[in-house]
Amino acid sequence: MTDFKTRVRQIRARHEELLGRKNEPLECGNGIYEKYKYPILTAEHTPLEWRYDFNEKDNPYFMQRIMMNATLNSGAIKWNGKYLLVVRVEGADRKSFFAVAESPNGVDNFRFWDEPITMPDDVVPATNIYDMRLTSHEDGYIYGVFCAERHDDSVPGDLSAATATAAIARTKDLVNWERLPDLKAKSQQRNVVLHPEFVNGKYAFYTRPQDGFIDTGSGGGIGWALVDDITHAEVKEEKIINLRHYHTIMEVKNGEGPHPIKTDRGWLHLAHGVRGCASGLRYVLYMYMTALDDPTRVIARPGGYFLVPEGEEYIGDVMNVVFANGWIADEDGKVFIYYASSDTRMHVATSTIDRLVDYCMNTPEDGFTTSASVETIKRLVAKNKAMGQ
Ligand code: M1P
Repeated sequence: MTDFKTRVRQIRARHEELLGRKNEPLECGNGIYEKYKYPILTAEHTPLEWRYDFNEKDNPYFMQRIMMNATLNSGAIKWNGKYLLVVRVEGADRKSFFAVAESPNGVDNFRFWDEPITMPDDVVPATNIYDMRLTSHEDGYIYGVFCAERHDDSVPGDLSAATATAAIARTKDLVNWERLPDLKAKSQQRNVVLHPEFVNGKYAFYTRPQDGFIDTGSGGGIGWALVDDITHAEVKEEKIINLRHYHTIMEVKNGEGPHPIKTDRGWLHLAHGVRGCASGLRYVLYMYMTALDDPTRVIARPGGYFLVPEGEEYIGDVMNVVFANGWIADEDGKVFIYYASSDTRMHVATSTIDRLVDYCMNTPEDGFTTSASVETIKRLVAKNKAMGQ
């Protein structure tokens, strides 16, 4: 075994090499976005000080005292010229917590801030918290809306019985967080997102009603609710704005990703859709657009998926999953889409607002049958033939 000091030096050098590694876009993609060669954050990116005791007397083998399991589903925001992610970090103990990682360019050199976020509890403390959506709201606060999971004490004998609730916190500096009461709703809720603007003078939430902790059952799809007072937020009326359908990529569930991006042509939405297959559930990303004057009115529904796991992205703790709850639109129109693969690591894909709007407006809708899909392909073939292609 190498001596303590040598081992510390080697591990520090390897960590620095990983953190400083340059990322490269993959060429010849689908034209809609570019994926990148390397994940942007893995468990190995977490600070060594979170994992190792550097005191030789207490830790003579320089072993990890606290292991990290995954870095996934991250909220995103541009802050003082830096690209910031509020990362869901999961420890070996299965507990998730939030931690900020920042990058100078949005695609590599992500470094965690020194300490994880200390998130105050609500009246009833949660067992686990995860998947924060960040919203810089026009009221002047940055809100983090995330899932709070607690044991379902109405089923005392069942150790897996849990409840999902939308938790709300706000900050001005991403360090100090004020916890507000959890969103009150008739059903369980996950994937709840705060819209960045007031609508009719009220706070507006994208919701995802669900029958149980996992099962969205009769939930129907992505919902919308207006709330008078964010400090006592309650869903009184909820309407479904983005429906699930039989035999689509979102047959089993769907959920809003980050809050939508405002463009001249409408609100651009990124969401996840889930379907069942022989190997379990398959999570993919899809997009849609809603009207500027009414963010609940869908104006573009590109059919099928937008982004799926590919290659190594298939493999991880929960296989066949991509999930996104953060993206950043720069002033020049460049868009950084942050997604996790297989609940294990974070990636980035880049595009532009123009390309994403073009994708949404010009990708054929799902016709819901094989015949309709074939007719759509034939129309494109005929158009190309007429062009001599
Ligand atoms: O494991 C895949 C995802 O499952 C859940 O998403 P949903 O509520 O739509 O089923 C979430 O727990 C998410 O964190 C996770 O990535």
